[in-house]
Amino acid sequence: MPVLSERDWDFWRENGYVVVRNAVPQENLDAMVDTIWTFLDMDRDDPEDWYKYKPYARGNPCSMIAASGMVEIYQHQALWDNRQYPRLHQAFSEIWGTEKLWVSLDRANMKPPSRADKPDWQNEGMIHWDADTSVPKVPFGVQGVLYLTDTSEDQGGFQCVPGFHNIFEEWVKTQPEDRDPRRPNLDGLEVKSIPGKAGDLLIWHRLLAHGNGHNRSDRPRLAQYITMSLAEGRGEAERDERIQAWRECRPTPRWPGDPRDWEHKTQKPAKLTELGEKLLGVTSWN
Ligand SMILES: O=C(O)CCC(=O)C(=O)O
Repeated sequence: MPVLSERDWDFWRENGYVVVRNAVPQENLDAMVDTIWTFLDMDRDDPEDWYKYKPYARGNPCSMIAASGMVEIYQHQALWDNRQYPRLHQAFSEIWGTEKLWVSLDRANMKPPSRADKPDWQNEGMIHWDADTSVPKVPFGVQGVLYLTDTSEDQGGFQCVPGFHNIFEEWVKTQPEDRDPRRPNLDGLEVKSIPGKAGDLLIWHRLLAHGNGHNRSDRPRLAQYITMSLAEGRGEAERDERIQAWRECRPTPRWPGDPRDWEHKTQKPAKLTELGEKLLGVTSWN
């Protein structure tokens, strides 16, 4: 049985994103939520505790959480149990037209409500591309986010310009030569916040300008980033980096990371299923 229905495909083509319901079981979500709070060493029931660190910024790695909610956890078993969950892999396989994929070794998100008395955490959201959109033809790619709890529209979750992938080529002709290829000028574009249920996996086309929003609610936003891309054509150096990161319970190079090195100090390499080994690259798809 396919994960994506004809309706999902129609929606995908029109909007450039699609939501897969119940992508992983509730027990996986519970484990991931518990792991985030443990990792952050915060009491989930005490809102004062959610702001106890100074958020890290580029050039100032003072903590394991950013004002955008990025949580610097990468290799815990709870993350891997979602990455290697078969339904989730099937969804990406359908989008890519092949099961031979590698999973991203990405992090999690806990975005607390924005509060006037916590100026460091007054994050009003962001919109960007992760790809360099100045190249003549941006290669196809997707990104994904797993909603770990029910997330309302005002809770600082995923937001994007729906359908942007369809108009990008024309839109770009209207922009100045020196435009920022990673951040669009939003004049005339409509940013939409996408609410979701716990267990929703939202997959988006990389040409959609996207980010996360302003958390105006009284609840934290919790999510895990997971995407998949073609395993074919990847080099040995990248494979080695990935395996080393998994084995050492650390991020792959170029991610900010956790100044405490908590995962490395407290965790063992996550147990991988046969699928997980292929998704990491320890075993080959061929
Ligand atoms: O937090 C989100 O849902 C969006 C994350 C994001 O912008 C990204 O992963 O590039």
